[in-house]
Amino acid sequence: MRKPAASARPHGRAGGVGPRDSGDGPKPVPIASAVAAALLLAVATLARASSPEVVTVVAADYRFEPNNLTFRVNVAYRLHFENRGKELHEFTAPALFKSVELGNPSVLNAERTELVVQPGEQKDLDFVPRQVGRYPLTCADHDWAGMTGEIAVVE
Ligand SMILES: [Cu+2]
Repeated sequence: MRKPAASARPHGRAGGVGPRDSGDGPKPVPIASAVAAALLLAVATLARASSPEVVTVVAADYRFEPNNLTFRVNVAYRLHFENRGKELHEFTAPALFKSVELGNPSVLNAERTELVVQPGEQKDLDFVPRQVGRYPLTCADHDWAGMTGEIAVVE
């Protein structure tokens, strides 16, 4: 059964006329702060569990820094890929991207084979490796120049 909206509002008047306790009794401060501390701890623990491990890879003309990456299977990562070179670069790793769980596949190209970054641009890819193995890394434009690397996913 629903009450009419008007009578559902107990505080029609401003000014606090009700019989309010103005605080003569002892307040349960220790318990309250213990509860607050426990809540904060819980929130902090949740935040840590859900935030990915950030791995930064810088693209330069013409190399990856670093060019050897190791990820652990079933751990959440954020690959931060930034281009500090003067040319466009790619983080091309089709086999890797096929084997992982992608959190935000829209940052990849349509074929989901690479991250493409313009000079000065950076992109973040969230993913969880699901398969142990070794995966090649190249810059599709500059593999001829030695812009390559290797990615390992381990237990
Ligand atoms: Cu390149």
